[in-house]
Amino acid sequence: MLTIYGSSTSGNCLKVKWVAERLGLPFDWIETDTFKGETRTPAFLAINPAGQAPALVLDDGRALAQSNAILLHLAEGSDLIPKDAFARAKMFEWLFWEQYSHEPAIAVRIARLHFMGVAEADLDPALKTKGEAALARMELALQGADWLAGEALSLADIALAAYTRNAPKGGFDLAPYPALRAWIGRVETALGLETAV
Ligand SMILES: N[C@@H](CCC(=O)N[C@@H](CS)C(=O)NCC(=O)O)C(=O)O
Repeated sequence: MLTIYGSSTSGNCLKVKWVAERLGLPFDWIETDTFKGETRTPAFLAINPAGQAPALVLDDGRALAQSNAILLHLAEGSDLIPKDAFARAKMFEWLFWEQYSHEPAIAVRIARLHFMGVAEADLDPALKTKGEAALARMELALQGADWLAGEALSLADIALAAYTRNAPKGGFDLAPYPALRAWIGRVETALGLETAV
């Protein structure tokens, strides 16, 4: 049985849960509250020395961190990874971009504003600018395509949807991005998720 250490309030963790569920992989979910320091205990650090959730532990005890690496491992050989080489590379493009240009702005604002109750005035304004640029980048891509990579739902869509669908909780208005909103709906339908926005 797989074990996933994750927080139910974290998009990085939920994307792992969604992929496991979508692929019908049985797993134990160990709720790990990042706001209470549960990723910094000696037991957790033995699993992921970086002190972050999510973490995956395989049947044989081997552990894997970094949400998108976990997605790739779980989805190996499945229809969530395009067979076509270019579409597969495009999926990687989005996965890498998500962790550098999207998550550090949008997830951070969601965490600070929505979960930690930090005031807008106390946030770095660059986070808003960077997040809006990321949403605009996605809108542009989705104006001409139903999915981010290839012709069907892939890990790119699941990874990006995790925080994009909750961007309003981070103070981002999704009204200017109709193609993005339609895509969020498609991903939610494909994954059987309740509508977030
Ligand atoms: N790049 C990492 C980011 C993981 C991450 O930032 N996890 C947060 C929750 S979303 C966390 O565990 N924070 C607790 C901490 O850093 O102490 C991934 O994709 O897995």
